[in-house]
Amino acid sequence: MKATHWILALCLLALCGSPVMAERPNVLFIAIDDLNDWVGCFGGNPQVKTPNFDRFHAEGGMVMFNAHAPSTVCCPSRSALLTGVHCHKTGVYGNSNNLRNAPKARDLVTLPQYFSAHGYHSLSTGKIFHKHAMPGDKGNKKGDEGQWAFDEWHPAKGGVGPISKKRPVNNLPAEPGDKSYHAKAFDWGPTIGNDETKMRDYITAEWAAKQLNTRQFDKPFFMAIGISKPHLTWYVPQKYFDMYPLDQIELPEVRLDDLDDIVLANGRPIHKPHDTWRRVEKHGRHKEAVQAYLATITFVDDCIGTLLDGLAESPYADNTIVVIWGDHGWHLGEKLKYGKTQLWQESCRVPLMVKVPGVTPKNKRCDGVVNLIDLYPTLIDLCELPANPKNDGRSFAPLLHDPDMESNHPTLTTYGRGNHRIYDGPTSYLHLSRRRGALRPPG
Ligand SMILES: [Ca+2]
Ligand SMILES: [Ca+2]
Repeated sequence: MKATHWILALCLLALCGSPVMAERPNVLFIAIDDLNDWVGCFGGNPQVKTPNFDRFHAEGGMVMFNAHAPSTVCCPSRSALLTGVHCHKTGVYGNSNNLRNAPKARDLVTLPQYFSAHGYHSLSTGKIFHKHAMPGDKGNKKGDEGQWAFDEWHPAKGGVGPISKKRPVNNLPAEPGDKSYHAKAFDWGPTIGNDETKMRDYITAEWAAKQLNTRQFDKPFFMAIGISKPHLTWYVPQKYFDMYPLDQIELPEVRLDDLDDIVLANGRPIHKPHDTWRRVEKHGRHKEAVQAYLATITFVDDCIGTLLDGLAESPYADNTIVVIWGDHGWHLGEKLKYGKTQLWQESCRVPLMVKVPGVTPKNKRCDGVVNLIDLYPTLIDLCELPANPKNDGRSFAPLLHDPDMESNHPTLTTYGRGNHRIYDGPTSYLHLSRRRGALRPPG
């Protein structure tokens, strides 16, 4: 090839290649731990105060109203989302299953790695992957937090504890012999200093805002930010508790006979009231538990506000896709239960919001049924990266362009091996339980 041809070829590359990369949108991927639909624009609790989520909705953050989790605890839900493959195919069913040790998961290219392999710079802080004990990993000798999946990873730092050293702070004693996680963790109370800026999640949000406002990225970025509350414990500044006066708290509707209609063939009940629910019921503390969850959500909302303000003030405001997702739901008394797990609607359904600049309209809700496992193919579709044939989910990008289009693809949630839930709309879903040898309606 002659020199002039080389120059022509280079000019064409410069004209055609670089601008395409420069136009690729950035992605701000925000995970929230254990947040259910108690978010203003999701309508799960009329008392909750979430002005920043609601503002995001008003500014084009689409509410995916029928979004569901691949599983109802942290690790399998997050592992399925991040690998793009369902639990029953990877074997990652529980919080103790590190996907890096799972033969059918460890070679899958996770979502941040996929972006990184296709011209993006990935960076992260806070809880994105579930944390596992694995000494010796890069950047963090205390455990595996998925730091290996990012080009740049920073451990979440800082934070303050509750005002009292005594446990439980809430004076709600566990039942004798209760060795469950909730025996210690089901606790709440105000933090030292009554100052949200000293809280770890707030520091995480500020870190993200600072990156957006001080750095010039030479590639599009995939920034994953993990907010660790409203996961237990519910220790937050007193000001958030004060926003929800106890005498005004309205409890979720709970039927004391709700589990009575779910029985084995011999008539014996399959479920019993959850230990934590019985503890709260015995001591008459339901309103305080609900108040503490609400207070913690409003603290999280402040963190979201800080993060989104950081984006709005940055040069990346108009070219960044924002996704906010909760990893599974939470019960606050429904089905006589506090917590997650199992396959009830309260655990399976998640808050999911997506803003695509110039695409998603303001104040719009989409009722199409989607699953967090759809996020992987959706994001690579929106960013025009090649599809990953290993993905189990389907892109819901068409719904973001046309939220009123008909869409009722059934979606799958799994809790433990052999227990599945198929959902294709608010009035139609089934539980399939291998363990119980039964196919039954939700009860
Ligand atoms: Ca979680
Ligand atoms: Ca029932």
